[in-house]
Amino acid sequence: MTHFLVIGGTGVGKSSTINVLTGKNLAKVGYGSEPQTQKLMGYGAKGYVLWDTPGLGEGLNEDMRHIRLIKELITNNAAYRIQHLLVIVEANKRDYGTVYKVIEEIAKPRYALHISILMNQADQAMKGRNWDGINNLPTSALLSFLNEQALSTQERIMRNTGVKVATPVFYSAATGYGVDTLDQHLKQLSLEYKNGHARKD
Ligand SMILES: Nc1nc2c(ncn2[C@@H]2O[C@H](COP(=O)(O)OP(=O)(O)O)[C@@H](O)[C@H]2O)c(=O)[nH]1
Ligand SMILES: [Mg+2]
Repeated sequence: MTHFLVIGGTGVGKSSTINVLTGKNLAKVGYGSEPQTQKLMGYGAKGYVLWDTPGLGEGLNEDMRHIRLIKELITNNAAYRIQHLLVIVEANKRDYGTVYKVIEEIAKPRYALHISILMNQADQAMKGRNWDGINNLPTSALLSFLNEQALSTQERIMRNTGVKVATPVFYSAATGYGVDTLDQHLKQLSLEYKNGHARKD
């Protein structure tokens, strides 16, 4: 079982992603500020475990407190054996402040090669335009936009943090688009961790 830590700003869809991947409705969706718990919640999917975290991006002091808590928990608490970080961003966002902060404060140095960026809300990437709601797919204009956004996100992260992440995967937790691909991606990573040869380049 590979353990993933799901992290990102409030409202990006961490809990929705966990629910759609686990096929259960256990993670609470739409809670702004999470309760001030001193532990993380783990949810089992087929072949891996997802750990939900409090949302970031609600102000400097709150963020510092959350980041300290998360870091403390994953480094010092034997109950959490986090192998890989899943940083969720909104496909339409251009504000990467929270992502950089997570990479600087939580990922480095131990997880710098063990991060995936997940772009959720693909349906909303162009403010809902070019989304084919009938077939639940992006039209070609939106698909191009998503591909460009994925590459530019990767490039910005490299430029701002020096960390080389894989090209982000995009999907939509709310509509289910791309969720199978995401699940396959996580299963593949899981397998690599299990076999002891996860990406180290
Ligand atoms: N349109 C759209 N809305 C989404 C998507 N994923 C999540 N949401 C909505 O975004 C809001 C916040 O989601 P939540 O999972 O609670 O975010 P969290 O704070 O990161 O855990 C909820 O109203 C969700 O229904 C998506 O892919 N598309
Ligand atoms: Mg949540």
